[in-house]
Amino acid sequence: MSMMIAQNGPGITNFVTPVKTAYWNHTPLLLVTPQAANKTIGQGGFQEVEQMALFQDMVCYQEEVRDPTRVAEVLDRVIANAHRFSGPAQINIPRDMFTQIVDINLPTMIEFELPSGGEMALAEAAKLLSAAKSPVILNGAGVVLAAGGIAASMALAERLDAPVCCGYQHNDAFPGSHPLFAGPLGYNGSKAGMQLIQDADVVLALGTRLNPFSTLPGYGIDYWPKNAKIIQVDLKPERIGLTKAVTVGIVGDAAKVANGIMAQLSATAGDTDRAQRKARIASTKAAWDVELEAMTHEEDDPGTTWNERAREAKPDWLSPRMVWRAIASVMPKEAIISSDIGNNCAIGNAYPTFEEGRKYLAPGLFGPCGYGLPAVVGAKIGCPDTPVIGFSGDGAFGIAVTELTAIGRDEWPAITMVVLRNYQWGAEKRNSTLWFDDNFVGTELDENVNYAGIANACGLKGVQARTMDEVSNALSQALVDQAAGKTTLIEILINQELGDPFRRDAMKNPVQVAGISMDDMRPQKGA
Ligand SMILES: Cc1ncc(C[n+]2csc(CCOP(=O)(O)OP(=O)(O)O)c2C)c(N)n1
Ligand SMILES: [Mg+2]
Repeated sequence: MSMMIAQNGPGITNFVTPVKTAYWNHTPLLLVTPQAANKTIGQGGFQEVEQMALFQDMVCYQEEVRDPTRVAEVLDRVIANAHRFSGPAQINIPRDMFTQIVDINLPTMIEFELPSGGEMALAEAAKLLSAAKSPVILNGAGVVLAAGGIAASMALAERLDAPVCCGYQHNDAFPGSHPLFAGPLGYNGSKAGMQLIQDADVVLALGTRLNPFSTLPGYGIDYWPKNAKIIQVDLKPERIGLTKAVTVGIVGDAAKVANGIMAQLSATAGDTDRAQRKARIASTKAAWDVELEAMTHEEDDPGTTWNERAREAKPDWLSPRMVWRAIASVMPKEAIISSDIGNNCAIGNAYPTFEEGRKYLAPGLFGPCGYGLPAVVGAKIGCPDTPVIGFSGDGAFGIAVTELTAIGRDEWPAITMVVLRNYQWGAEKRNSTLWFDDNFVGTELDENVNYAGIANACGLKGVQARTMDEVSNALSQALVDQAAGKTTLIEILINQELGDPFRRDAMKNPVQVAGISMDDMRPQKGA
């Protein structure tokens, strides 16, 4: 289990964003928050903040130590709960307690087996899947996190010849080379997955809370099947049925539940229309592969011309999709990659596939910009022999750029970082241009800043790439260098095209307020 600790007060307030990110990524994590010392607590000011209140909504469990003799007891409970609820759990300790000597009995941790699903629910799910004509499996993070989850879902999929989609940013929840893998649903996902689930009569949503990003319309297709029977499996009962109507809810570990369902399938499960189903999966996937390969530029919404103008402004510059194709062509199968929050990273969602779980690190639904670099640094520390590649937009990278000053030290492992440099906070500009009549403000980045130069100044290797060949060559070389202990930052210069906005479904055109006109505006007065 990973652990975080920092200086009380301002050190700890810096943890809010990463801890909430870990919460929605279901990451077991021990959060130790040293508190202002008991003697001065409440007297105000110096590095003191209400650390329990601060994290109340960020952790799955929190407890404060009241007496030095109780540190071990509380610590034991906090760690146990981080495991049980698969999330960050906080222990808040007044700092004077760190230096006490106590005489106590050490607690022994009680470990529970994860639930395998209710008997009746498993039987009902097996019955529905056995009778299904077009079953579809939707794998979430729970499949990656459960021991044997991917193998269990694969056995079930093969038995039923059911296509397997995955949730948003969970591209590693099923082997990419498997003929039944249909790709990620939701924002910038796989059209093949969307088309296949659209016709499902039974969906097994395995280890997923069915978060909105994984089910919202994509490419204009509102694919979520309205009449299908939905079986939802999640460790947390409160998440079942939260976003979608569910026929059978199963509280349990994804692997155990999948195995339990498998054991109860009828002898003829999957036989109805099996051959047609397999053929349809293959043809739908092939058609999407061809379509994705041919997608080179971003389309404009009717009545808008941003992308057209962006292409004209920089005709020789790469488009985001050219970059993703160049990257995909040289990405090693065993690599761990990270993604960040931003328009270009999101456009990249349909491209990476993986053969194993825990390979695609993504900020998930809390969605903090700045995730890309620290995520691969952590991954490399955990898996020193695996190549890691981080991806960030240039705005998001600016949030994490200070890490470059730390990661070149001798004892730190080498990584490869890719910055998608379009000199704009693209995702914000996308919303702004679409909903404010082609206007944008505060979205432009400084063109004088050279991230490759900053990397070089930090003793790392910084390179810029402007063509597809330069991108693939730079990445291949960076991976050779990474294996030899050298960190590279590749700054890829791209045009300013913008893909689909985040949550198109949740945006509305602003309404004009009656009685307000431009003449009511006054120039801002200086101080
Ligand atoms: C910490 C944080 N601040 C702000 C946002 C809002 N936000 C989402 S995407 C985005 C723009 C990202 O720009 P960039 O990294 O340059 O990527 P691009 O969209 O240009 O590809 C912002 C500001 C966020 N998600 N996280
Ligand atoms: Mg950008």
